[in-house]
Amino acid sequence: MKTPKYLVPNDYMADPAVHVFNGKLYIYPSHDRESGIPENDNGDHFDMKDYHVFSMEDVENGEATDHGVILDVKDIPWAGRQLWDCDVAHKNGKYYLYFPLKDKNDVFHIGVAISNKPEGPFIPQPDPIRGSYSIDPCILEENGEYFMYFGGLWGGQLQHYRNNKALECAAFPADDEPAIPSRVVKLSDDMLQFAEESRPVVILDKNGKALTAGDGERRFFEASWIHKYNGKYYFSYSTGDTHLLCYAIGDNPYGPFVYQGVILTPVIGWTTHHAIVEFKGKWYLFHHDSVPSGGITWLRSLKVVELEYNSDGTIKMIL
Ligand code: FUB
Repeated sequence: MKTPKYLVPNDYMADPAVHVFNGKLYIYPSHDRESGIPENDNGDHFDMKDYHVFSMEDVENGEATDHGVILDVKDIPWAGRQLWDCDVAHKNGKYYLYFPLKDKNDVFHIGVAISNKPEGPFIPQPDPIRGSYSIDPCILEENGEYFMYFGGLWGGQLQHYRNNKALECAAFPADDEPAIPSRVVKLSDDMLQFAEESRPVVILDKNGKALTAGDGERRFFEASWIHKYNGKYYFSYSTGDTHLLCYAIGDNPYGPFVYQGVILTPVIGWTTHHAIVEFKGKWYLFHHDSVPSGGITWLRSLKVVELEYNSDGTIKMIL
Protein backbone atom coordinates (compact mmCIF):
# COMPACT_ATOMS: atom_id res chain seq x y z
CA MET A 1 0.00 0.00 0.00
CA LYS A 2 2.07 2.91 -1.30
CA THR A 3 -0.65 5.57 -1.14
CA PRO A 4 -1.64 6.78 2.34
CA LYS A 5 -5.25 6.10 3.26
CA TYR A 6 -7.53 7.81 5.77
CA LEU A 7 -8.95 5.45 8.37
CA VAL A 8 -11.80 7.27 10.11
CA PRO A 9 -13.46 9.57 7.57
CA ASN A 10 -16.42 10.55 9.77
CA ASP A 11 -14.59 11.80 12.89
CA TYR A 12 -11.36 13.55 13.94
CA MET A 13 -8.77 11.20 15.45
CA ALA A 14 -5.03 11.85 15.94
CA ASP A 15 -1.84 10.64 17.72
CA PRO A 16 -2.26 6.91 16.94
CA ALA A 17 -0.77 4.25 19.22
CA VAL A 18 -1.05 0.89 17.43
CA HIS A 19 -0.52 -2.70 18.61
CA VAL A 20 -1.31 -6.24 17.51
CA PHE A 21 -3.40 -8.04 20.15
CA ASN A 22 -4.94 -11.50 19.51
CA GLY A 23 -3.99 -11.34 15.82
CA LYS A 24 -5.81 -8.03 15.21
CA LEU A 25 -4.52 -4.49 14.90
CA TYR A 26 -5.78 -2.08 17.58
CA ILE A 27 -5.51 1.70 17.14
CA TYR A 28 -5.74 3.97 20.20
CA PRO A 29 -5.93 7.60 18.99
CA SER A 30 -6.61 10.95 20.63
CA HIS A 31 -10.18 12.06 19.87
CA ASP A 32 -10.04 15.61 18.50
CA ARG A 33 -13.01 17.92 18.92
CA GLU A 34 -14.00 21.53 18.33
CA SER A 35 -13.74 23.12 21.76
CA GLY A 36 -13.95 26.76 20.72
CA ILE A 37 -10.75 27.48 22.68
CA PRO A 38 -8.43 29.83 20.74
CA GLU A 39 -5.15 28.31 19.43
CA ASN A 40 -2.04 29.09 21.52
CA ASP A 41 1.51 27.70 22.11
CA ASN A 42 0.25 26.00 25.26
CA GLY A 43 -2.01 23.70 23.22
CA ASP A 44 -5.17 24.72 25.12
CA HIS A 45 -7.15 24.20 21.91
CA PHE A 46 -6.43 20.44 22.12
CA ASP A 47 -9.20 19.92 24.67
CA MET A 48 -10.04 16.25 24.19
CA LYS A 49 -12.51 14.52 26.50
CA ASP A 50 -12.51 10.81 25.65
CA TYR A 51 -10.80 7.98 23.79
CA HIS A 52 -12.16 5.46 21.29
CA VAL A 53 -10.42 2.28 20.09
CA PHE A 54 -10.48 0.97 16.52
CA SER A 55 -9.55 -2.49 15.27
CA MET A 56 -8.53 -3.75 11.83
CA GLU A 57 -8.08 -7.26 10.46
CA ASP A 58 -6.62 -6.13 7.13
CA VAL A 59 -4.79 -2.83 6.65
CA GLU A 60 -4.64 -3.04 2.85
CA ASN A 61 -8.31 -3.71 2.13
CA GLY A 62 -10.13 -3.50 5.46
CA GLU A 63 -11.97 -0.78 7.35
CA ALA A 64 -11.26 0.42 10.89
CA THR A 65 -14.04 -0.77 13.25
CA ASP A 66 -14.94 1.76 15.97
CA HIS A 67 -15.54 0.04 19.34
CA GLY A 68 -16.81 3.27 20.89
CA VAL A 69 -15.74 5.22 23.97
CA ILE A 70 -13.25 3.35 26.17
CA LEU A 71 -12.45 6.08 28.71
CA ASP A 72 -14.13 9.43 29.44
CA VAL A 73 -12.54 12.33 31.32
CA LYS A 74 -15.63 12.61 33.54
CA ASP A 75 -14.84 9.16 35.00
CA ILE A 76 -11.24 10.01 36.01
CA PRO A 77 -11.21 11.11 39.67
CA TRP A 78 -8.14 13.37 39.42
CA ALA A 79 -9.10 14.97 36.09
CA GLY A 80 -8.68 18.58 35.18
CA ARG A 81 -8.67 18.71 31.37
CA GLN A 82 -7.09 17.55 28.09
CA LEU A 83 -6.72 13.83 27.35
CA TRP A 84 -3.74 13.76 24.98
CA ASP A 85 -1.83 10.95 23.24
CA CYS A 86 -2.18 7.57 25.00
CA ASP A 87 -0.75 4.04 24.65
CA VAL A 88 -1.85 0.53 25.70
CA ALA A 89 0.15 -2.48 26.93
CA HIS A 90 -0.91 -6.09 27.51
CA LYS A 91 0.31 -8.19 30.45
CA ASN A 92 -1.07 -11.44 31.92
CA GLY A 93 -4.52 -11.11 30.34
CA LYS A 94 -5.03 -7.46 31.31
CA TYR A 95 -4.75 -4.33 29.17
CA TYR A 96 -3.30 -1.12 30.61
CA LEU A 97 -4.14 2.25 29.04
CA TYR A 98 -1.59 4.99 29.86
CA PHE A 99 -2.89 8.51 29.31
CA PRO A 100 -1.64 12.06 29.93
CA LEU A 101 -4.10 14.44 31.54
CA LYS A 102 -3.89 17.77 33.35
CA ASP A 103 -4.89 17.61 37.01
CA LYS A 104 -7.08 20.20 38.69
CA ASN A 105 -4.02 22.53 38.97
CA ASP A 106 -3.39 22.32 35.19
CA VAL A 107 -0.30 20.12 35.61
CA PHE A 108 0.10 17.13 33.28
CA HIS A 109 0.55 13.68 34.84
CA ILE A 110 0.21 10.19 33.41
CA GLY A 111 -2.64 7.96 34.55
CA VAL A 112 -3.44 4.27 34.10
CA ALA A 113 -6.77 2.58 33.34
CA ILE A 114 -7.33 -1.18 33.20
CA SER A 115 -9.48 -3.52 31.09
CA ASN A 116 -9.81 -7.26 30.50
CA LYS A 117 -10.13 -6.66 26.74
CA PRO A 118 -8.28 -4.52 24.18
CA GLU A 119 -11.68 -3.03 23.24
CA GLY A 120 -12.18 -1.72 26.78
CA PRO A 121 -13.91 -0.14 28.59
CA PHE A 122 -10.95 0.87 30.76
CA ILE A 123 -11.38 1.63 34.48
CA PRO A 124 -9.08 4.43 35.69
CA GLN A 125 -6.97 4.22 38.83
CA PRO A 126 -7.92 6.83 41.46
CA ASP A 127 -4.60 8.73 41.15
CA PRO A 128 -1.97 9.33 38.47
CA ILE A 129 1.31 7.38 38.50
CA ARG A 130 3.44 8.70 41.40
CA GLY A 131 6.18 11.02 40.12
CA SER A 132 4.77 11.13 36.58
CA TYR A 133 4.77 14.35 34.56
CA SER A 134 4.48 15.66 30.99
CA ILE A 135 2.77 13.85 28.08
CA ASP A 136 2.84 11.27 25.27
CA PRO A 137 3.48 7.93 27.03
CA CYS A 138 4.55 5.04 24.81
CA ILE A 139 5.23 1.50 26.05
CA LEU A 140 7.84 -1.07 25.00
CA GLU A 141 7.63 -4.69 26.16
CA GLU A 142 10.98 -6.38 26.41
CA ASN A 143 11.27 -9.96 27.76
CA GLY A 144 8.39 -9.49 30.18
CA GLU A 145 9.55 -6.05 31.35
CA TYR A 146 7.77 -2.87 30.31
CA PHE A 147 9.35 0.52 29.63
CA MET A 148 7.53 3.83 29.28
CA TYR A 149 8.92 6.64 27.10
CA PHE A 150 7.31 10.02 27.69
CA GLY A 151 7.68 13.79 27.43
CA GLY A 152 6.82 16.78 25.30
CA LEU A 153 7.88 20.43 25.16
CA TRP A 154 5.83 23.66 25.27
CA GLY A 155 2.23 22.62 26.11
CA GLY A 156 3.59 19.21 27.16
CA GLN A 157 5.39 20.93 30.11
CA LEU A 158 8.70 18.97 29.89
CA GLN A 159 10.65 22.25 30.16
CA HIS A 160 9.26 22.60 33.72
CA TYR A 161 11.40 19.63 34.92
CA ARG A 162 15.07 18.66 35.18
CA ASN A 163 16.18 15.20 36.36
CA ASN A 164 12.60 14.42 37.50
CA LYS A 165 12.38 17.51 39.74
CA ALA A 166 9.93 20.34 39.07
CA LEU A 167 11.65 23.69 38.45
CA GLU A 168 10.37 26.92 39.94
CA CYS A 169 10.22 28.36 36.42
CA ALA A 170 10.28 26.62 33.05
CA ALA A 171 13.75 26.72 31.46
CA PHE A 172 15.05 25.99 27.97
CA PRO A 173 18.78 25.29 27.41
CA ALA A 174 20.89 27.66 25.27
CA ASP A 175 21.13 26.68 21.60
CA ASP A 176 24.59 25.09 22.01
CA GLU A 177 23.63 23.07 25.12
CA PRO A 178 22.19 19.52 25.00
CA ALA A 179 18.50 19.49 24.07
CA ILE A 180 15.89 18.56 26.68
CA PRO A 181 15.49 14.79 26.20
CA SER A 182 12.41 12.62 26.44
CA ARG A 183 12.46 10.14 29.35
CA VAL A 184 12.38 6.36 29.72
CA VAL A 185 11.40 4.43 32.84
CA LYS A 186 10.79 0.77 33.72
CA LEU A 187 7.26 0.03 35.02
CA SER A 188 6.55 -1.87 38.24
CA ASP A 189 5.45 -5.54 38.04
CA ASP A 190 1.81 -4.54 38.60
CA MET A 191 2.11 -2.01 35.72
CA LEU A 192 0.68 0.76 37.90
CA GLN A 193 3.79 2.70 39.02
CA PHE A 194 7.34 3.55 37.96
CA ALA A 195 9.85 0.95 39.18
CA GLU A 196 12.74 3.45 39.18
CA GLU A 197 13.63 7.07 38.47
CA SER A 198 13.15 7.89 34.79
CA ARG A 199 16.30 8.39 32.70
CA PRO A 200 16.99 10.73 29.76
CA VAL A 201 16.63 9.32 26.23
CA VAL A 202 19.89 10.68 24.82
CA ILE A 203 20.09 11.16 21.04
CA LEU A 204 23.61 11.43 19.66
CA ASP A 205 24.82 12.60 16.28
CA LYS A 206 27.12 10.33 14.24
CA ASN A 207 30.15 11.78 16.11
CA GLY A 208 28.77 10.75 19.49
CA LYS A 209 27.74 14.28 20.53
CA ALA A 210 24.32 14.83 22.10
CA LEU A 211 21.95 16.80 19.85
CA THR A 212 21.72 20.40 20.97
CA ALA A 213 18.68 22.52 21.81
CA GLY A 214 19.39 24.75 18.77
CA ASP A 215 19.31 21.77 16.40
CA GLY A 216 15.59 22.23 15.76
CA GLU A 217 15.35 19.92 12.76
CA ARG A 218 16.76 16.91 14.69
CA ARG A 219 16.21 17.34 18.42
CA PHE A 220 13.30 15.75 20.32
CA PHE A 221 10.10 17.74 20.90
CA GLU A 222 7.24 15.23 21.54
CA ALA A 223 5.46 12.07 20.26
CA SER A 224 7.84 9.28 21.36
CA TRP A 225 7.42 5.89 19.69
CA ILE A 226 9.70 2.85 20.00
CA HIS A 227 9.83 -0.32 17.91
CA LYS A 228 12.31 -3.13 17.31
CA TYR A 229 13.67 -4.13 13.93
CA ASN A 230 16.38 -6.75 13.39
CA GLY A 231 17.34 -6.67 17.07
CA LYS A 232 17.83 -2.88 17.19
CA TYR A 233 15.68 -0.31 19.01
CA TYR A 234 14.23 2.46 16.83
CA PHE A 235 13.23 5.56 18.82
CA SER A 236 11.10 7.89 16.68
CA TYR A 237 9.66 11.30 17.57
CA SER A 238 8.40 14.66 16.37
CA THR A 239 10.62 17.75 16.14
CA GLY A 240 7.54 19.86 16.99
CA ASP A 241 7.98 23.40 15.69
CA THR A 242 9.95 22.12 12.66
CA HIS A 243 7.25 19.51 11.99
CA LEU A 244 9.39 16.46 11.13
CA LEU A 245 9.12 12.82 12.20
CA CYS A 246 12.67 11.59 12.84
CA TYR A 247 14.30 8.45 14.23
CA ALA A 248 17.39 7.27 16.02
CA ILE A 249 18.70 3.72 16.58
CA GLY A 250 20.04 2.18 19.80
CA ASP A 251 21.24 -1.18 21.14
CA ASN A 252 19.02 -1.33 24.24
CA PRO A 253 15.79 0.26 25.56
CA TYR A 254 17.68 2.92 27.57
CA GLY A 255 19.78 4.10 24.64
CA PRO A 256 21.74 6.13 23.78
CA PHE A 257 20.24 6.37 20.31
CA VAL A 258 22.10 7.60 17.23
CA TYR A 259 20.20 9.99 14.97
CA GLN A 260 19.48 8.50 11.52
CA GLY A 261 17.16 10.80 9.60
CA VAL A 262 13.63 11.86 8.71
CA ILE A 263 10.76 9.36 8.37
CA LEU A 264 8.01 11.78 7.32
CA THR A 265 8.23 15.34 5.96
CA PRO A 266 5.81 17.95 7.37
CA VAL A 267 2.09 17.28 6.96
CA ILE A 268 -0.74 19.82 6.74
CA GLY A 269 -1.38 20.85 10.35
CA TRP A 270 1.03 21.90 13.10
CA THR A 271 1.53 18.56 14.87
CA THR A 272 2.99 15.37 13.49
CA HIS A 273 2.62 12.14 15.45
CA HIS A 274 2.80 8.45 14.60
CA ALA A 275 3.11 4.77 15.42
CA ILE A 276 5.18 2.16 13.57
CA VAL A 277 4.00 -1.45 13.64
CA GLU A 278 4.48 -4.73 11.79
CA PHE A 279 1.30 -6.56 10.79
CA LYS A 280 0.96 -9.62 8.53
CA GLY A 281 4.51 -9.32 7.21
CA LYS A 282 4.46 -5.60 6.35
CA TRP A 283 5.47 -2.49 8.27
CA TYR A 284 3.14 0.50 8.54
CA LEU A 285 3.38 4.14 9.60
CA PHE A 286 0.18 5.34 11.25
CA HIS A 287 -0.01 9.13 11.53
CA HIS A 288 -2.37 12.07 11.11
CA ASP A 289 -2.83 15.29 9.18
CA SER A 290 -5.34 18.15 9.01
CA VAL A 291 -6.22 17.92 5.32
CA PRO A 292 -9.87 16.78 5.76
CA SER A 293 -10.59 19.64 8.21
CA GLY A 294 -9.11 22.18 5.77
CA GLY A 295 -5.92 22.66 7.80
CA ILE A 296 -7.43 23.19 11.26
CA THR A 297 -4.56 22.35 13.63
CA TRP A 298 -6.70 20.72 16.31
CA LEU A 299 -9.00 18.70 14.00
CA ARG A 300 -6.77 15.92 12.70
CA SER A 301 -7.49 12.74 10.73
CA LEU A 302 -5.89 9.30 11.02
CA LYS A 303 -3.86 7.90 8.14
CA VAL A 304 -1.78 4.82 7.38
CA VAL A 305 0.91 4.15 4.77
CA GLU A 306 3.36 1.30 4.26
CA LEU A 307 6.85 1.87 5.70
CA GLU A 308 9.91 0.33 4.08
CA TYR A 309 13.49 -0.26 5.19
CA ASN A 310 16.69 -0.14 3.19
CA SER A 311 18.97 -3.18 3.34
CA ASP A 312 21.18 -1.41 5.92
CA GLY A 313 18.21 -1.09 8.32
CA THR A 314 17.57 2.61 7.69
CA ILE A 315 13.99 3.70 6.97
CA LYS A 316 12.94 5.01 3.56
CA MET A 317 11.73 8.57 3.95
CA ILE A 318 8.04 9.19 3.18
CA LEU A 319 7.40 12.47 1.35
O1 FUB B 1 -2.86 15.69 20.70
C1 FUB B 1 -2.27 16.60 21.58
C2 FUB B 1 -0.80 16.65 21.37
O2 FUB B 1 -0.51 17.05 20.03
C3 FUB B 1 -0.07 15.35 21.50
O3 FUB B 1 0.06 14.88 22.81
C4 FUB B 1 1.20 15.72 20.84
O4 FUB B 1 2.07 14.67 20.57
C5 FUB B 1 0.68 16.41 19.59
O5 FUB B 1 0.35 15.49 18.58
